[in-house]
Amino acid sequence: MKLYDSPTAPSPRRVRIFLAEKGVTIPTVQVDLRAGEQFTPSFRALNPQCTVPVLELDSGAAVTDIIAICRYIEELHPEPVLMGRTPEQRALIDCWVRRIEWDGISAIAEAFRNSTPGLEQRALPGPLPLAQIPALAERGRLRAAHYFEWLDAQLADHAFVCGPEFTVADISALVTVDFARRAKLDPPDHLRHLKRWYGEVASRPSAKA
Ligand SMILES: N[C@@H](CCC(=O)N[C@@H](CS)C(=O)NCC(=O)O)C(=O)O
Repeated sequence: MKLYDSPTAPSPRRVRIFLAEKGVTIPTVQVDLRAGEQFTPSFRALNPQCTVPVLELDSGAAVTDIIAICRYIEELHPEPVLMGRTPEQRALIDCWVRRIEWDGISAIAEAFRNSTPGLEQRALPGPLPLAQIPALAERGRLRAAHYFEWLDAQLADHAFVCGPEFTVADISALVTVDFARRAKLDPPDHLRHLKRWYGEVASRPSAKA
């Protein structure tokens, strides 16, 4: 088994944090996104979407989605449980992760990728060269601001995103805050529940991954 990783990108960091929480180590291959290594013929053969992370299994199969990788690891290493103990918890965690990805990660990426110099033809990850649209950067900023308000409201009466236990939803949300900081979209200080939660999850040793 091999994990294709990249130190600068938010997506593989979600898997690294997940592995750190599990105490699992997997041999990694570094993919230099800035040098365009995701477009080499060998990487494209592994993942035609040209994205990281990818978990290459011993069978040769490539798992190319963060949550699918996490699910696979959770099944191999059930403890500590990060994806829910009961059918209800698992369903709710899935809902939250999808909302975090859609309302959070995709909003921040929309703002970041449509405004960052050097990504002019890279407005979306993947093999297609797509031009930046400045109006989408603006829309992404607005969406990200709403996302943080919504996350703050959820954390007002939940210790963690999905309730009393730290889960993969917290990992995903933690990465949105750090990604937002990089895109200069820091959540405002008055979102005190978000701030309390962030202080806790960011100080876990796994957050360094
Ligand atoms: N399908 C993937 C998408 C992951 C993704 O978008 N990865 C980004 C890094 S955060 C990437 O590989 N980008 C390559 C590029 O920008 O060319 C997932 O697991 O959600």
